Amino acid sequence: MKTLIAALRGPLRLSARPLCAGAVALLAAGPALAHATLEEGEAPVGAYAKVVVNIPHGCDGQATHTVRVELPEGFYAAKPMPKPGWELTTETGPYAAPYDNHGHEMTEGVRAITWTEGDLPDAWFDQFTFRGRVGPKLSAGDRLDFVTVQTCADGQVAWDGSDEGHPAPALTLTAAQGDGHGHHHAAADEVELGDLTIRDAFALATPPNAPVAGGFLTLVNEGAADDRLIAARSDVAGRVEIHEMAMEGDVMKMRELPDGLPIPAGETVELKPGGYHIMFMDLKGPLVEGETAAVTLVFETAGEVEVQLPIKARGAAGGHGHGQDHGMLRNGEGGKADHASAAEAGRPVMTAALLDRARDAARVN
Ligand SMILES: [Cu+2]
Repeated sequence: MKTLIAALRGPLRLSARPLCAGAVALLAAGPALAHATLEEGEAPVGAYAKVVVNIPHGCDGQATHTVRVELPEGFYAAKPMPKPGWELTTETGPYAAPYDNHGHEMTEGVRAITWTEGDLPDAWFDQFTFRGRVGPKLSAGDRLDFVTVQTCADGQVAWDGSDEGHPAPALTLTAAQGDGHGHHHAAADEVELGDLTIRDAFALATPPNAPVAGGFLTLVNEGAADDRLIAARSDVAGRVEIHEMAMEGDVMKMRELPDGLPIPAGETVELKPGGYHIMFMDLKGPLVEGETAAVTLVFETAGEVEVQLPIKARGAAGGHGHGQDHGMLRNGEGGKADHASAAEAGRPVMTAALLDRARDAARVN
């Protein structure tokens, strides 16, 4: 009757009697019928995979208080998902061979994940989740075994493949997606840095004497960890800031992001006219259409990278005078633009200053 006592010690005790009867019926059917398995048993070579381990029952009727999963060689950059009611710990260690993570060598990482202090009654089912990446040098058809051990008050069940009745939960690998290693290559105009891809970069041409200009690009974080664009610098400007547009009352204004721009794991963040942008302050000269402006982006985690911004004509690519208007509408507070312009709100703009300039040009000619 040990099994029943174990069940009664857990939350089942709080349930109505019919549930207890159900637990007994399950035991009669044989607790070892269901194995610990993965919810999704396949993953492409080179891809990030969310791995969900199913724990279908306890140890010979007892409630499970600890689940430990060992991560096989070939599965790297792993991150566990915390679980309410369970303490989470990880063991890190070296990989047998380093992984090339876009030019950054990864030599170690999480090798085992343990959830403890839990209480999963035998009659209940639960899932334990983590994320990681499948090594790009593995082959379709390879199998990654995630040896899982569940521990109860008086014993353990090891899903380690030591006998037929206890196979390890496994991922069977499928062909790499896309270009053959499951992770897209940078196109000619893309820059990769760690898990970040930077693409569609451009700046808008400025008129002579414009003190500021805007730079735009798209940031893709294909990693499992959040990152953050914290700074930028460029030879074309005295200083470079990361800005956002925000409504202040009825008007759209821009302001510096004091903590930088978050780039959450798995997400794409667009810097575009009317939204987030790179602000070139104290321009050393005009940005001329057809040339490029180099900017060095500094990320909290991924590090630094230089990106070339092709300079497009104003009016191109939805451009509408971002840079120019920063200059035209500068309010003189230390050159810190604090404008609210139609351009920033995404509308075409013809400012009074632009009209004056056009008239001047007409007179001279
Ligand atoms: Cu700005």
